[in-house]
Amino acid sequence: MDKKLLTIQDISCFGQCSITVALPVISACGIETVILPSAVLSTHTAGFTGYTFRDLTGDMADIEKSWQANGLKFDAFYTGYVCENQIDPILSIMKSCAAEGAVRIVDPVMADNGKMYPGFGADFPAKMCRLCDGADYILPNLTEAAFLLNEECRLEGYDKSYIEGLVKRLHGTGAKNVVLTGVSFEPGLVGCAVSDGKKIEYDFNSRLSRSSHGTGDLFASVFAGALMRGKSALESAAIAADAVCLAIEATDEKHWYGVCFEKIIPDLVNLLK
Ligand code: PXL
Repeated sequence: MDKKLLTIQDISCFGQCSITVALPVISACGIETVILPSAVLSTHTAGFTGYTFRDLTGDMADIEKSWQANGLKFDAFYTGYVCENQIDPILSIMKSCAAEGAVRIVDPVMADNGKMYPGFGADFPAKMCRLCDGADYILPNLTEAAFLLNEECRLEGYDKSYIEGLVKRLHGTGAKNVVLTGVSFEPGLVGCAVSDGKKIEYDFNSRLSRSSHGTGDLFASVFAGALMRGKSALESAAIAADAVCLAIEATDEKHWYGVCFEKIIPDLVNLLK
């Protein structure tokens, strides 16, 4: 049977993030992608004003019941931007709707560049740690890693021993594999550390002159798709990083709110060959 992945994150109607990236990207990877929206927003929260926000926590238990009644099971779960009170309903769905050997991929979306995203309370990182516990893969950026561990965030001036200590402490959440993004040991290169708890490997790309919104979601979506296609964690991370670089390069500088991943879908398909 072909594999099915369930992704749980918000629908930001406008803004090229979350489900509007995950659904086309993971589908393009050849994986049937099922969605469970955590919330519906008019736009994402990074730079737009007056966005609407409908929290869909109240629908989750009934959706789970409906899936159970129909015997629906998933081979993988990939969570992204979720709301404060969704950890327990999500853990329940991951249990009741798991096919044998189902993989849990948790992108602990909550922060970037040293700051929490608007709307998350101070206790959200501790809640997110519960989703990381037992996850097969967690994909924090450096800021999210620090929040998960309740540590001061260090975005520069660190060395390999800081990163490797951070990765080790992230395994302490109960995550089996850690993919830490935004790692840089020299100005021209940025990449990720990939750890299975025994060894840490790295993948680096040239640092591009600009960063963009939505790249974390693109990275996680490609990672999930590639992993489901049978690539290793390091291969999946490398393909995801290449896809992010191509998407940034394909995006006009004036296009500030996201990346034009649509233009690189043919490249993504090639990267997966
Ligand atoms: O890209 C992460 C993300 C997802 N969803 C919403 C966001 C953000 C980042 O700001 O606001 C609603």
